[in-house]
Amino acid sequence: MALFRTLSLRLSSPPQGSISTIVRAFSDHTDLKDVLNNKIPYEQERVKKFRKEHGNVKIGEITVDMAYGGMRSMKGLVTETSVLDPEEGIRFRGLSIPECQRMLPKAKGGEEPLPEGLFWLLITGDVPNEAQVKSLSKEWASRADLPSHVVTMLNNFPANLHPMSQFSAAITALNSESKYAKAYSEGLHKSKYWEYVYEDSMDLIAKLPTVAATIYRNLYRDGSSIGAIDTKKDWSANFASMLGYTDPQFTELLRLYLTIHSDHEGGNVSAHTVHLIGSALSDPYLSFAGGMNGLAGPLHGLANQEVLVFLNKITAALGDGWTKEGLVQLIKQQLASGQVVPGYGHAVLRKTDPRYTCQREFALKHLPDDKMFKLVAQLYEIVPDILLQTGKVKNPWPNVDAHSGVLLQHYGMSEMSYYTVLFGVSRALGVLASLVWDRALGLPLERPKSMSTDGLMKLVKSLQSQANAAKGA
Ligand code: CMX
Repeated sequence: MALFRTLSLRLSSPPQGSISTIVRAFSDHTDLKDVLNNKIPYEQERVKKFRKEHGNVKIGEITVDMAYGGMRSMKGLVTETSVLDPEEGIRFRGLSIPECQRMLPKAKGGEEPLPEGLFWLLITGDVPNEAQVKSLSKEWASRADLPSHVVTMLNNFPANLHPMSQFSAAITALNSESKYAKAYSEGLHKSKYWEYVYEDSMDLIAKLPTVAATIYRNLYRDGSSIGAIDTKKDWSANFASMLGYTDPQFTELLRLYLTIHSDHEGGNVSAHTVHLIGSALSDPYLSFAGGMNGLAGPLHGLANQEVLVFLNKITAALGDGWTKEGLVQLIKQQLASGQVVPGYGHAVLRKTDPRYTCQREFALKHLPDDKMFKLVAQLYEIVPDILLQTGKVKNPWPNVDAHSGVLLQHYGMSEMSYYTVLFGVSRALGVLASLVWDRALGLPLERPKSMSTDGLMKLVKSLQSQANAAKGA
C-alpha cells in the first residue's frame, strides 16, 4: 500500500504510454479503489487529449428511420466496459466469454469464472489475480447487510407483487444509505463524485443478493430466514446459500449466470437507463432501480420468464412427446396471434448469442438428458427458419434468455417470475462499473435533441431543396 501511494504521488502528471502499461506496476494490488485511484487520472487525461484533438470528427449520420426506429446503430454513447459485435457477440474489455471462462479466477474446485473477477475486469480493464478476487469477495460479504427499514418493507410486500417490482422498490429504498447523496448534499467537489459513486456501487452490489434472496424466501419458501453471510465464501456461494440451494453445481451455474448477464455495452435498455439517470447525478441506488424497471420489460430481461411460460405452454399443448411438426405449428400460431417468440432475436446481434452458447455447453455437460433442455435444443433447430420466413426479423437466432430458465429449473428453481431478478443482480456489475467511469470522466447531463414529425418533415424538405439547388448550381 505504501509503495502504491508513493508511486501515485510521484506520478503527479500522467506519463506517456498506454494505461495498461502504466498500471501494470499496480497489478498485484488488492485494494480496488486504490487501483482506480491510480488509473483514473491517466484515463481522464487520455480522453481530454483525444477530445481536444478529434472532438469535431464525425462518427456517423442520423436518418429519419433511426429517429423513429429506436435509435438503432446510432453512435451516441461512450461505454468503456464492453462492446457488442453483431456477428461475434459481447466482449468484456476485449475478452470474449470463452476467454473470460479461461482467464478469470475460479472458486476452489470450480470450473466457471467468479463474477467478482468479471467486475474487476469491467471496472479496471485488467484481468485480476486470485488475491484481488478474494479481496472483493470478502469486501462484498462485509457490506451485504440490509438496513432494517428495507427488510421490513420486503417482508410486508403482498405476495402478488412481482419480484421485479419488489426488487426495484427495495433498491430505491436503499438510497437511505447513499454515501454519494449525503456527500453531495454537504457540498462535494465534482472531482470526488466517482469515489462516492464507487462506494455506493460496492455497497449496492454487496446487498443485492441479500435483497434478492429475501424476496425469494418470502415468496416461495414461506418467509424462512436467509441465514448469515459467510465472509469466507464468494459472492455467488453466499447468494446460493441464502436462496436455500446446497448443490455445488447450482452454485457453479450461478457463477456462470452472474458473469454472463453482467454487461452488454451501453445502449440496451437497462444499461442506458442507469447511465441516463446517473447523468442527472441521481445516486447509484436511484439510477440502478430505474435500470431494473427497464429490465423488467418482456422485450428485455423479462424474456427469460416469458421463455419458460412459452415452454410450459408447449408441453401443456403437446405433452412431453412433442413432435417437430407439432412445434412448428405452435410457433406459427404464436406468430399469427401477433406475439413474439421469446428468447429469439436481438436489436444488435445477428448470430447466435454466445451467452446462449455457453449455457448450452453447460447443459450438454451437466444435464444432457433434461427433457426441457431437449425441447430448447429442438427449438434452436426450427425457430430460426420460421422467423426468417416472416421476412422481417433481422436476427432469427436465440439470445441469452432462450436458455437460462431451463438450467435454473433443472436445479429446482422453477419459479419463473423470479428469473429476471437474477438477471438484475448480475446486470449491476456492468452498469455500476460504467457509472463509476461516467462520473470519473465527468460525463454531463444527457439531453439529446428530439423533434416533432412536422419539424422533421420541414427539415427533410429544406435539406432536399438545398441538395437540388447544389445540383443545379
Ligand atoms: N418473434 C417474433 N417477431 C420478432 C422477433 C421474435 N423473436 N424478433 C423480432 N421480431 C419482429 C419484430 O417484432 C419486428 O416486427 P414489426 O416490424 O411487426 O414491429 C420485426 O421482427 C423486426 O424486428 P427486428 O428489427 O428484428 O428486432 P428489434 O431490434 O426491433 O427487436 C427484440 C429486438 C429483442 C426486441 C426482438 O427480437 C424481440 O422481441 N425478441 C423476443 C423478446 C426477447 O427475447 N427479448 C430479449 C432480448 C435480450 C435481452 O434484452 O434480454
